Amino acid sequence: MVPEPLWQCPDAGSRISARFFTRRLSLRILSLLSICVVLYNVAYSTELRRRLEKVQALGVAGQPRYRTDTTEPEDDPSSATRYDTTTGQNGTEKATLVMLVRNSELDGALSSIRMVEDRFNRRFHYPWTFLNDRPFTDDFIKYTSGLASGPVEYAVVPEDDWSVPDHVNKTVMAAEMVRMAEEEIIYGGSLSYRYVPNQAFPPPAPAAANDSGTLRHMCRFNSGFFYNQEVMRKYDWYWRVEPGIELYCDIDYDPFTFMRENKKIYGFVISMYEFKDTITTLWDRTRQFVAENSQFLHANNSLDFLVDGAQPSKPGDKHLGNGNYNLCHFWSNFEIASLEFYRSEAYSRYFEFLDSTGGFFYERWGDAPVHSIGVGLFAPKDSIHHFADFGYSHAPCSRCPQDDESHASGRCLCNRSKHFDSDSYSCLPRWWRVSGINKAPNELLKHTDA
Ligand SMILES: Nc1nc2c(ncn2[C@@H]2O[C@H](COP(=O)(O)OP(=O)(O)OP(=O)(O)O)[C@@H](O)[C@H]2O)c(=O)[nH]1
Ligand SMILES: [Mg+2]
Repeated sequence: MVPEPLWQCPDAGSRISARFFTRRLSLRILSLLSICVVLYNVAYSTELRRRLEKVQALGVAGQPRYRTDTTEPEDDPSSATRYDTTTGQNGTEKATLVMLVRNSELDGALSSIRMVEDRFNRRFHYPWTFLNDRPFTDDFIKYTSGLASGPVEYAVVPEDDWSVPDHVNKTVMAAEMVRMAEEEIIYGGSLSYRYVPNQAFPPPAPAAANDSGTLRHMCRFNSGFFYNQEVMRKYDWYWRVEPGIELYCDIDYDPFTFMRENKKIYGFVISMYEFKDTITTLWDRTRQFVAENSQFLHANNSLDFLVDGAQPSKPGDKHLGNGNYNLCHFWSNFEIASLEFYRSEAYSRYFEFLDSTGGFFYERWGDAPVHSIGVGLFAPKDSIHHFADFGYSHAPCSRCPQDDESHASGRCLCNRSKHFDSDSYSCLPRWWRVSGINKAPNELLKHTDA
């Protein structure tokens, strides 16, 4: 009988010992690797601690880091009492961030909310109010409420506040829209109102009539209805935010409190000229209103901002003089203002009168000149505030604080030469002149490329 060949056994044994050897080698490599990781962590945390100590030492030496923290206001007794646990709000004012917006503008809305939260509201948690002429979609609500750090409310504008009133002759309105479109008047043929991103300023007129949107409703709504919406009734102040804006600077104080404590009514960042052909009769109508309601003209009004060569009207003046409106207005896509002012008899009667003339539909009166004329005539000049410390952009214009401190501190990040204040379309130099703020022309141009 042929014995089992022995050489088969040694072969099996060598396979086993080879496996055993490989396992031992892997274990050794693994433990070596673990030692390396531990050593690396120790070295890294030592270095990290060393760097942190250096940064803290810099702060102590008088160069504190500028608002890079994400903490809430100091946890001291006063801030504790300021914190409203029912609403989760840190800011003390009856104020809201308000955005009129279409569902289709979700992306722009989200980037604006992110901007305002990061630069301001993450410390104050003011509520957001979203308004729309249509119901908000589930997605709009889901994503916007996810970003807001304060309470959120969504409201649909009542039909009466977003439709052509009976007293407006629709045939005349339609004919005027066609005429304005044919004459290439900006947004003239459009009920809707859209900016074209990155367009040159002033933007080119649209080529054809577009009656698919609701421009005129939006302008009328923003002129005379937003402040009386049910959801807005509980507030005294608003900050208007539009989709797609940018904020370039940290706002580490409460602008609503600033407005209240300094008796301000209206705050703006950019001022410019309106398109003349869209407000052909606005000033005549305003003159007519003031002639019939001169009691509303404020003793310290800003007529000299609105009309070239005018003096501010004196108490008892019954009219606005012969000068024409120079088209200067505060750009209303950013506003921090008092709702009480709009609800006042002076402004609401002014709006009702304007609305009764049909000018929002026959022409294309914008809410910016209407607000500016209202506040310029019926509020004191020193209640209008320019937020010079805000860096802001709404296509196609942007402004950037020019002082060095705002940039050296890290508070602002913007290109100082992209600055609408020194553009020939800006009305800010005029505002500075009439409101007694002296700015040397070269101060304006200091950081421009020109
Ligand atoms: N819900 C709704 N919002 C609108 C409509 N039209 C305009 N809006 C909003 O109204 C605001 C002004 O409209 P825009 O289209 O931004 O107008 P614009 O050309 O930027 O005008 P300015 O901002 O004044 O320069 C924005 O917040 C829009 O989202 C509309 O038909 N429905
Ligand atoms: Mg806009």
